[in-house]
Amino acid sequence: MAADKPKFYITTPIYYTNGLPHIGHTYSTIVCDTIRRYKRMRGYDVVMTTGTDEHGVNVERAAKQAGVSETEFVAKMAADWRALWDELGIQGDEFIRTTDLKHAHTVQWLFRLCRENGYVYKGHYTGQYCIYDNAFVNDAKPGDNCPDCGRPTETITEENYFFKLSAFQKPLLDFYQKNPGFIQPDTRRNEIISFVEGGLKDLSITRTTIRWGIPVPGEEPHVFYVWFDALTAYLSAVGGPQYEGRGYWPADVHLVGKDIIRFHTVYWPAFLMAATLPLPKQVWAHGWFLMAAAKMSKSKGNVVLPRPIVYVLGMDALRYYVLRDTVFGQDGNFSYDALVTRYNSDLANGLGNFASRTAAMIEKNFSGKIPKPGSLQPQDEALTKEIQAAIGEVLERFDKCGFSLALELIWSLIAAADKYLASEQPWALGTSDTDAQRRATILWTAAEALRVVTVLAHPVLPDSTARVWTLLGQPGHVGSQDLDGLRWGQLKPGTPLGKSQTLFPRIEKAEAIERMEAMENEPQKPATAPAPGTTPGVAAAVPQSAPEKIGIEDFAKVEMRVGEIKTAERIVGADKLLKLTVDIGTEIRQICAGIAPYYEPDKLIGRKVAVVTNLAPRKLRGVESNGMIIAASVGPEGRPVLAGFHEDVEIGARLK
Ligand code: ME8
Repeated sequence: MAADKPKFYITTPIYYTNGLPHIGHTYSTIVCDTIRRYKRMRGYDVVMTTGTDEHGVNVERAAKQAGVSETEFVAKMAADWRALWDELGIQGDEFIRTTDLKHAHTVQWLFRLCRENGYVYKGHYTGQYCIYDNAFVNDAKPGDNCPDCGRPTETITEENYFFKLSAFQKPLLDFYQKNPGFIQPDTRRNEIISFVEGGLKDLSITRTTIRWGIPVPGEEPHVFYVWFDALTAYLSAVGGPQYEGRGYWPADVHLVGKDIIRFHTVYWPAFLMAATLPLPKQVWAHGWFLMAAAKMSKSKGNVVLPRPIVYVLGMDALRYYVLRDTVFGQDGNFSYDALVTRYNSDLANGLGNFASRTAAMIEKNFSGKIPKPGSLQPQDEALTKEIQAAIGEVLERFDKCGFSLALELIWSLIAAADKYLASEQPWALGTSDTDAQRRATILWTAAEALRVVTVLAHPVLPDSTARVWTLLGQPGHVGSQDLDGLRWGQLKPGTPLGKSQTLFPRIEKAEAIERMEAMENEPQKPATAPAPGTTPGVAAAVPQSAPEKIGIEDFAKVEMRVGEIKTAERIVGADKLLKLTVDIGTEIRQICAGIAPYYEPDKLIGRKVAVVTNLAPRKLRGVESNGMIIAASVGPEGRPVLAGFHEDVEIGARLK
C-alpha cells in the first residue's frame, strides 16, 4: 500500500522551451529516473516531477518570430518535450508547465506569504540584463557582455518588487551548517557558502517590461520574474497551497546542473523561509556534458540529441553510457566513440553475452528449466560470496549517487561470473550422473548470478533487465523487486525459462557512428514510436537476415566514379571525421569521411578512391559533405579500408 510507504519526492529542472532536449537535459532526466526507480525498489512511494519553464521575453520573441501566439508556441513546445520524454521512457510522474493555472495560483500565494511576512517591497532597478539567461548581470556596465553566454547585455530601468534576500544571509548560513548534506557535492557547498558569506543583494522578483508572465494580483503590469516563477513549480506540481494534503513536500532531492545551483540553494530556500514553508532536503548539482571541451548548449549549437542514439543503440545504452562514463557531479566529455565502445564491451559482450550463453546452455542441457544445484565446490562458493557481499555495497553506492561506481561493481560481478563459466566449462562435461550434476550446479550458479545482477542493474537499464527477467522466467516485473530483500540463492530450480530475447546485438562502431551522425543532421521530426516490445534502434542494429534483392536498374541509380583526393584535414570537434576535397573529373567535391582514426590526412593526398557522386549533400557535424567515399568495413570495430585500384585509372571514370 502506497500509504504505508515513506514518500520520496525528486525533481528535474523545469526546462526552458526555447529548443528541444539535448543530451544535457536528457542526462538530468535519466539521473532522476534512475533514482526514482531505485527508490521504488527500496520501498518508497516516489514522485518525480519534470516540466517546462515557459515565461519570459525569449518566449515572447520566439513566438513572434514563429508568427504564433505565446500560448500556442509554448503549448507546442511543451507537447514536444513531453512526447520525447515519453518516447525515451523517462516521463516522470508529474509534468508541470509554468503556464498551468495551478502554478500561477501557487506563485501568487507564495508572493502573498512573503509580502505578509515583510520580505517584499517596491523599488526601482537599473541594471544590465541578459535576455537570453533571463538574469540581471551583477556589476556589469553598459556595453558589457553577459559572462555566461557572451552576448551583449541590455540596460533596463524599471519599477520592480524586490525580495529582501539580504535578510537571509545569516539564516541561510545557519541552515547550511545545520544541514551539511543540503548542497551536494561538497565542492559546490563550499562555493555557495563563500558566495553567501560575501553578502546578498536584494532581488528583483517582478517585471513591468515583460508581458508574458504570471500577473502579480492587483499590481498589473507587474509579472513575476523568472526565478520566483520557475522555482515555485516544484511546489505547484505536488499540491501548491494544499501541499500538505499530498504529503510530498518538502522535496527530498532537487537534481540540477551546476549552472543553476545558486538559484536552488540561495534564492529558493530564502523564498521558502520568508513564507515559513518547509525547505527541500537536498540539492544535487551534477556537472556538464562537454563537446570538444565546451559546454553543450542550445545557444552554442554544439548539442548532441538523444533520439539518434536511442534509435541506433537503444535507450538503455544511452543510460548506461552517461551514468557509467562520468563521475556524478563532475563534467564529462560526450563522445560517440566512447558510447559505442561501452555498448559493445559492457552491454553486448558483457551482460548480453552472459545472459544468452547461460540461457542457451540451460535450454540445451536441461530442456529450458533452471537446474537444481548439487553440492558446492570452493569455486562456486567463492562466486557466491563475492556476489552476496557486493549487494550491500552496490546499494550504498547508489545511495550516494555513485552511479559509475555502482555500475563498475555490478559489471565486475558479470565479469566474475563469465570467468567462472569459462573456467568451469560446463559444455566440456560428459554425460555421467556426476558430470550432469556438476553441470547443473554450474548453470544454476550462473543463472543465479544473472538474476542478482539483473535486479541490481534495473534502475539504470530498465528495458533490457525486464527482458532478462522474462528470459529467466521470473514472476512479476523486475522493477517491483525489493532491493532490501535481494539475497543470493532465491532462484527456484525447475522454473521454465521464458521466451528468448534479443538483448544488445553487436554493432560496428563506424556504422553506428555514421548512422547517429546522419540522424543528428536530419531536421528533428515528431516522435515515431519504435516497434512495440523492442528497444528503439536495436531492430535497426540487427543485421537483416535476408536482404531484399535489387534489380540492375536500382543499382544503376547509384553513380560511382573514380576520384583523387586533393586535400585532407581534421575537423575540430569531430574526432572521427576528415574533411576531404576530391577531384571527380568534372568538379572538385568536399566530402567528409569517418576515417580520421585510421588514416593520416597527409598520406591520403593523391590517392585514388571510389566515390558515390549522386548522393544528396548532407551535413556531418555541421560540415557539408557532397558524396561518399567507398570503404570496406573490417573486423568487429568496423575499421574502414578505402577501396582502391590496382591499375592506373582515369579520374572521373564511372564504376559499373
Ligand atoms: O536553466 N550538461 O532551464 P534549461 C549537463 N529553466 N546538463 C545540462 C547541460 C549540459 N551541457 N545543458 C543543460 C533552466 N543541462 C531553467 C531551470 S528550474 C526551476 C529552472 C541540464 O533548459 C542541467 O540540468 O537551461 C541544467 O541545470 C538544465 O539542463 C538547464 O536547463
